[in-house]
Formats: sequence, C-alpha cells, structure tokens
Amino acid sequence: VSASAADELWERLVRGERAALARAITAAESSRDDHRALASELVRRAARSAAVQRAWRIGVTGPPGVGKSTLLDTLSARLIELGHRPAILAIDPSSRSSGGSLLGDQARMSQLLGNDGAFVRPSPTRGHLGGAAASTYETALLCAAAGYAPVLIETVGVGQSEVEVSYLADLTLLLLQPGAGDELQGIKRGVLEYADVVAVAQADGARRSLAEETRDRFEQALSLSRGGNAPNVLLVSSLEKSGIDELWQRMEAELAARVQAGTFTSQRRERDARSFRPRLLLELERVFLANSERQSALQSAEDALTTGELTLPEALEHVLAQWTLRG
Ligand SMILES: Nc1nc2c(ncn2[C@@H]2O[C@H](COP(=O)(O)OP(=O)(O)O)[C@@H](O)[C@H]2O)c(=O)[nH]1
Ligand SMILES: [Mg+2]
Repeated sequence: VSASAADELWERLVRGERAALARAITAAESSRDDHRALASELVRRAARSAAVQRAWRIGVTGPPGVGKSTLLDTLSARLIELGHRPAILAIDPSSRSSGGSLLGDQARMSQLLGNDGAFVRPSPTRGHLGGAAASTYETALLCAAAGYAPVLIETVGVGQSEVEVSYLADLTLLLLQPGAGDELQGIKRGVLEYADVVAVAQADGARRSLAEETRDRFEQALSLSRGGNAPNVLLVSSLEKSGIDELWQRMEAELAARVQAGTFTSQRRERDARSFRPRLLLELERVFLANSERQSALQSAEDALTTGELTLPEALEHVLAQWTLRG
C-alpha cells in the first residue's frame, strides 16, 4: 500500500466521509492482500485515535427473533434525536444460509434508511463466527474513527458469538423473549453472568404481563447467581417505543460511571488481552493456509477421507508431514 493512499483515505475517514468509511470497511472485510494491508494501516491509526478511545461499543445479544434489530433501529433513531451519531453493525450467522435476513434487517432498519445521522452496516460471516468477529472489531474501530458513536453491535445469541461480542463490546445488553425460560431461549449461562444490562423485549400489548413475569423470574435467577451485583431487568417495546429512554439512561449511567472511575479503559485493555490469543490463532490460520501447497494438501486429505482412501489418523499424519516438509 502506498503511504499516500492510506493517508488520503484516512484524512477523508476522520472527516466523517461515509464513502471513505464504507471503502475502509470493505477493505477490512476483503481477502485480497493489498486491501488488507490498507485496512490494517487504517485500523492501526484508528486504534490510537482519541475518537476510538472515547467511543462506547455496545453489544446486543439474545435469541433470534427477540427484536434486536428492531430495538437498535428504534434506539438509534432516539439517539440521533439526542444528538448522537450511532453506528449499527449486525453479525448475523443466519444470513449465510438464507441470504435473506440481512435484507430483512435493512428493511426493518427503516427509521434509519437515508438518515445521515447513523451508519448501518451488516457484517459478513465468512462462514466463520471468529472471522466475523475479527472484521467486526476492525469495522467498529473504523466507524468510531469516522466519528460514529456509540457503536451498536448486534449478534445472534448462539454458540461462541456472544462470547466474542463481549470481547469487542464495552457493555453487553441481553434481550429476553417474554414467556420463555433461559433454557428455552438458548441462552448460555455465561451470558447471564456477564450481561451488564438485561431487558425483556416486546413488552407490549397482550404480552406485557407475560413480559413482567419473565422479568420477575430472571431477576430472581440473576440475584441467585450474581448476588448484590445483579442488574434489575428492564421492560422495552420497540413497537410502542416504551422503555427506550430508560434503557439508554441505564447504559449511559453504567458506562459514564466506568469512565469516571477510570475502569472503562482498563476493562477494554483486559478484554483485548483476553481475546488476543484466539485472534492471533485465527490470523495464523489465515496466513498459513494462504499458501496454495498447504491448501491443496489439506484439500486432497479431505477428498481421501471422503473416498475412504485414508483414515482420519492417516490423513492427519499425511497432512502434517507434507506441511512440515514443504512448508
Ligand atoms: N410486538 C412487538 N414485536 C416486535 C418488537 N420488536 C420486534 N418485534 C418483531 O419481532 C420480530 C423479530 O424482530 P427482529 O428485530 O428481526 O429480531 P432479531 O432477530 O432479534 O434481530 C419482527 O417480526 C419484529 O417486527 C416489539 O417491541 N414488539
Ligand atoms: Mg436481527
């Protein structure tokens, strides 16, 4: 990458030019070496910028269909009214199979379409949650460097992804479905342990009283496992736009208190340190397998396993030997 190309794009990015931000994010998501080199130059600058160090990153997790996208739409519209410029990033593994849910999300993000006060970006999954989280981290930094804050990150509460989003978010909001217990919602124990703010979504109409029951049940469960530190559970409705201000006030108060106490930055550093090893291993895998001989040794072993030519232990031995010899 020429230094001047990076300089020029960086200048436009920090001025808040949307086209420059979009181009930088596309480069970060690309598998082309020149794009990645440009992106990492920008991301390195971003990580040191005051805007990024100040910008709050908020993760929203919860079961599919609970209303995460709709809430981010409603919350962002409110944040714009309050003078913020939010960025909304969606990690949605389900979009890989259907291809439809990102479009669906964009349709649901109707309040924000065409609104210059917000930046909405669906993240690709690249068929790999870790990969999605890696480029989402970069995207979050680039958005903040371009002046968008807070950065709101939606993730589907399955598998590893909520753990990964907790690495890149300063604060995690867990949304619960009215009426379902935690085992039914597919919520891992871990999320209930670390969620900073918990809310029952879709608390409107006929489901309001069900939502209240769910709130009471989860408040009990939370105080059993977290004692005095347990957050109380809020009720929100994107449809009726109720509880939205309370939700934002809660998140704002929590984050402002950490900034005040000086723990905001130290917690971010600790999260970076904890996520460094898995992140490095992903990078190692990418760099290692970028070599076409290594890649084809892997592929032919997979073929040989399918045909029965090799057993699994033989295939492992075979590939490792080839990688070492031809590395
Ligand atoms: N009644 C009601 N329905 C909602 C609310 N928020 C979302 N929904 C509906 O729930 C469905 C899933 O919403 P979505 O935001 O896509 O959920 P996500 O999968 O968690 O992102 C959609 O059909 C929404 O219209 C709400 O506050 N009240
Ligand atoms: Mg969604």
